[in-house]
Amino acid sequence: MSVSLTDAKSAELYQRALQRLPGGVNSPVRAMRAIGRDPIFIDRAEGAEIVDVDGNRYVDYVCSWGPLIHGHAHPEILAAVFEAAQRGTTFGAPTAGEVEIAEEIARRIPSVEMVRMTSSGTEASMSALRLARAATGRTTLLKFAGAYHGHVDGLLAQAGSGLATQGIPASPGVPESATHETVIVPWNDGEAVARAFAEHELAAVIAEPYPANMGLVPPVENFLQLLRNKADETGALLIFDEVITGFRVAPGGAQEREGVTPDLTVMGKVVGGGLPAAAYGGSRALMERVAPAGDVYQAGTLSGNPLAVAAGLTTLRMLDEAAYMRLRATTETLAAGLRDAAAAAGVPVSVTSVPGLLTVFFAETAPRDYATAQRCDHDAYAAWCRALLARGVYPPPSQYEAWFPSLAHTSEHLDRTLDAAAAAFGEVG
Ligand code: KE4
Repeated sequence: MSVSLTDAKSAELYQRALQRLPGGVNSPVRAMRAIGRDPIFIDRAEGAEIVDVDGNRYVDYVCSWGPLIHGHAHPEILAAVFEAAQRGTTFGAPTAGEVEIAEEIARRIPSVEMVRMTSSGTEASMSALRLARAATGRTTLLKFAGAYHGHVDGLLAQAGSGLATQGIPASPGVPESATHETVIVPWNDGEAVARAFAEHELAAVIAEPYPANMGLVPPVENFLQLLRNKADETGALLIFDEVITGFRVAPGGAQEREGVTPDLTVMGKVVGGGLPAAAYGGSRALMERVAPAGDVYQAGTLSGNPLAVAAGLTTLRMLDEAAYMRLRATTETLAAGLRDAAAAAGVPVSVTSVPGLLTVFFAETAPRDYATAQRCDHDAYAAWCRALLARGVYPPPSQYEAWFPSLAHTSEHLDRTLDAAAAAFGEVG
């Protein structure tokens, strides 16, 4: 049965927020427009649970869209941040922590011999593309419809995630000059990839190895290897955007799990442990082109911020083999339980999952690309999410996002989630 959740304080805050923040939020997907309700203002969180300003408690599957692989307010991460803060919050000068996290990243991801930190995944993607263009002397980029790499002008062409949800195929304000060098093909379409490589002299192809901004749509067999082969044949660079998958699906990200090595890797979310940090990296030969070692300019006031590095380093150091095994088991249990609950209610869904990520698509068969993801029953997904929220489970408020289970999600959380999911499927079925 539904839990009556009060929302008076959220509603009051939302009305105030609408006066001063576009859409009342600082990032579009938080507005919950895709699931037909007003946003929920959060007061606090711990572990796998968040509590809103009205005191309603939820099992959280957004987990800040990926950074919180250990859950909210992990004591060891908080302690590391507090300890760092007492020595100062930012210096605009190099620190030992930045060397240590770069060494930890290089140890985990052999293709990343050198790394440059930024404050957001958008900056990291933008910088990786600039480096690829400088290194190849070419300008044309290949990306995939429905993939999202941050709000980079040149990539806001049919981007997925928030943009797709907003129904804006390419944002106003993005000049044609920024996107006419961007070629977009359907994900998992080998023929379209081959055609793009044949018709264009590409600087780079950028891909989320496991796209999670059209919902989670894993690559078909050998698709990532095809990208690697085509890049090698033509002198283009292969860029894996592992902002979501990095350090989550395996210690070395999707490139480790798939055995396909990119030339450049974009990282974010987990690497900052919940504070603003992201990074891009690759071979020493490529990265030595970046200023001040080389001539490719890129900078950032708070890049490698000591507090974010403390959170990120502590996060990574707690991610041992046992943690990855546990996260994989949690994800598989959740995915299987959601499939069973939908089947029992006679609701046609397909659940895709990889370790640490899953999506519940309201469609008979799992989408293979953005166009098929768009044909999901978005209204049913929205109704199901509203029913989950009413039962104390907080799912990603968009069909084009993934669920982010964490190491803080216990079997008790999964039981609560699957009970709520069964009831919610019954409501929408
Ligand atoms: P940020 O600039 O938001 O730190 O990272 C951009 C980015 C880059 N690459 C991938 C694969 C990403 O998923 C993202 C951002 N992810 C979204 C959620 N799918 C962040 C949530 C939001 O936009 O509010």
